[in-house]
Amino acid sequence: MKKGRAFFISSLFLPVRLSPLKMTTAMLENAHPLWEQFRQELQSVSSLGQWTQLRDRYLSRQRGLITLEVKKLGRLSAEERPSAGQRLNVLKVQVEKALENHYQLLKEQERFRQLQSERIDVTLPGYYPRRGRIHPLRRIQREMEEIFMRMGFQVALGPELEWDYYNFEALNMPPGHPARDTQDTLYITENLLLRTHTSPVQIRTMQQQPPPVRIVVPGKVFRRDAVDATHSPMFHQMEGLVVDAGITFADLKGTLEAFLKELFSPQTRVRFQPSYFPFVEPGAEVVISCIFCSGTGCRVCKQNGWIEVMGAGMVHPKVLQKVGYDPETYTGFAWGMGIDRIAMLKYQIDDLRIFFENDVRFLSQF
Ligand code: 2NM
Repeated sequence: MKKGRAFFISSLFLPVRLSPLKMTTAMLENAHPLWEQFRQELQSVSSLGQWTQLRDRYLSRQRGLITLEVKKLGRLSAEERPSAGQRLNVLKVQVEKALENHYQLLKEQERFRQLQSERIDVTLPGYYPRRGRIHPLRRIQREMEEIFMRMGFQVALGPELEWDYYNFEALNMPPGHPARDTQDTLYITENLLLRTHTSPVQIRTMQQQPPPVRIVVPGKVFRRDAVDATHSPMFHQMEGLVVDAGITFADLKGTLEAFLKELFSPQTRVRFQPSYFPFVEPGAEVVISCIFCSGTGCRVCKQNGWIEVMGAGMVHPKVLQKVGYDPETYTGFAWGMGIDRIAMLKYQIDDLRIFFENDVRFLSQF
């Protein structure tokens, strides 16, 4: 090891052994008896408090041991006085010097102890902040939004508390229609309700802007359902709407097939089967080949090979008319799907309730 570096380190972190006082032989022979006594006492001084006590014991202006000796000089004869005075002077200087050295030593030791106690191991791993996660439902929702945004759609949002008009009337569901049945709808007043789908946001959007319209609408929806593995009074939907001149059922098929292949896999097959919704004509239910068995039959698709993932259709002319669009010029398609259901499929979850229980053991897996 290089000497210079070793010295550098020890001078910073270790108490320095200060060299003992250098005294000439003459000095030692002529030393005052208090010197040896002082040196003995100094050896046992290990704190700054003790150091102060020792300093005052010898050098106090009133009762210091050396001060008292100086006062005694007056009693000596004229011959004895000069050498005794000089001897006391030497003693005083040596004591002061020894005290100063010892003070530096104690300071150094104190600093060393402090550095030792404050020592930190910079190689220890740090404390990582606990990070939250995106809820699985929100994750799926974002994935869906991103696919549609890449296709040129905008994300539209609207109120969860809705007027009867936007939730039903404008969607070609006149009073008395089965879908309006209070069994399904949570009413607040006669005209106010918790929206049962996000379609009222499509109505509001169409009322506010002329075609072309290309929007997706994610959000909470509410139904008067009892809770079980596949039902919840609050769940999530993503609906979508395209309206422009010359939009056809082929646009519907192409758009939704491209979306589903992107969301699940390029191998996914997509089928459109006739169905009925009051706000579209024609209406379809969209099914995909089972994402787990590719259609050969398994527990997830109940040996059917196909799984229903959404409802869709060409927007009913009466709906376009109600928002002030001319159905002779404009046509459109719309669809709706359950985010919760898609998330259950993608993550192979067979009980919907686990999404809403906020169990960290479940949530931390996403
Ligand atoms: C679905 C199925 C079919 C739909 C229709 C509309 C609107 F506002 F344009 F008329 N919005 N959403 C629609 C169509 C929703 O959900 C299963």
